[in-house]
Amino acid sequence: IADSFGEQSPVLHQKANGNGALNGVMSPDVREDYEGNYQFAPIEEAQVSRAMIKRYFDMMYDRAVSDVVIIGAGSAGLSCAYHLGNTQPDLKITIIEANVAPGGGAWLGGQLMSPMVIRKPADRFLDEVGIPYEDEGNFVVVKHAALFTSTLLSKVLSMENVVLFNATSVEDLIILPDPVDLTRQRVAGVVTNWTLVSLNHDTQSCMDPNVITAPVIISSTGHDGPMGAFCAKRLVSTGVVKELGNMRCLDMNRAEPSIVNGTKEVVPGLIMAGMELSEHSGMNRMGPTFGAMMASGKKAAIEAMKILKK
Ligand code: AHZ
Repeated sequence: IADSFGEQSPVLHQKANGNGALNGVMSPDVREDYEGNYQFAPIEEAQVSRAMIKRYFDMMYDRAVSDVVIIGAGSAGLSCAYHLGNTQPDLKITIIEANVAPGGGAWLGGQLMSPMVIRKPADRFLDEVGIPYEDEGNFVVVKHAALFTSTLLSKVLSMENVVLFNATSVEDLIILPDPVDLTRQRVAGVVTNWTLVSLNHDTQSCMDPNVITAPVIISSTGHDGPMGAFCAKRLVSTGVVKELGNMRCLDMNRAEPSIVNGTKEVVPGLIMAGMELSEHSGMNRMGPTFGAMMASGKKAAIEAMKILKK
């Protein structure tokens, strides 16, 4: 009886609403009037909770088995999701982002400055996504990095096959014997937790994680930092990779092509993209030029397709 608008009791729901509206039917009293008579459709508080809970947990249930998991929604991870989601609409692509705000370091161009520099030919990615820029010859400039990130993010999130869990961290990997060659190890999934939980393992006990399995994991968690280079470091601590290459100093001309050309399946089942690769393979950093992140993301998507077609 207390459940006045549950799925089992539409009659009570009608009564509780007092307006005869069943789920999905708008109240006749709704009015958009900016002269002092703006009228919202009525709602009951728990309806809001249920609207979110149902969708969120349905999404979690569905994506427990995904086709591709992308770890990290920075410029590399989002570029990867864009290319993969666009070209492969049937794939279940699941993005896990530790931060509440997806976008990683791509909300600013460099330091605290907003313009974002992209060396050619990576400007073609901007054309694909529909992001305007100024042409400076060998490079282009987007007037605000947030224009790049928000446009890309909106396109990625509009794709029906892409799901993003933000405020969620990958805190471990699932590594199993490779069914094709039992002497090899294969990354078969990720272990996740809400980031606030991940940050509190030292203060609370028994907050066990969740899992998502997928034949392809793409790690794009950025260079070393509080959360960054996650898979690069975890592969070393599990003994699957011998040692970290460690990111080298800033050299734009060396860094960008090496990151793009080095984007690959670093261990069976796991592709690494973006600046995380510099920690894994010992590549230079490029500082505030973002073309390599877009091209590395796209290359990671192409590599993922190769694995899925095997
Ligand atoms: O929050 C992180 C960020 O959004 C997220 N992330 C890190 N660890 C994670 C984990 N689980 C889930 N364990 C995690 N998410 O990964 C995202 C990484 O984004 P980023 O912008 O830091 O990396 P990127 O490789 O996409 O772009 C790098 C941009 C840089 S750094 C740089 C330099 O230092 O020289 N130059 C450029 C262009």
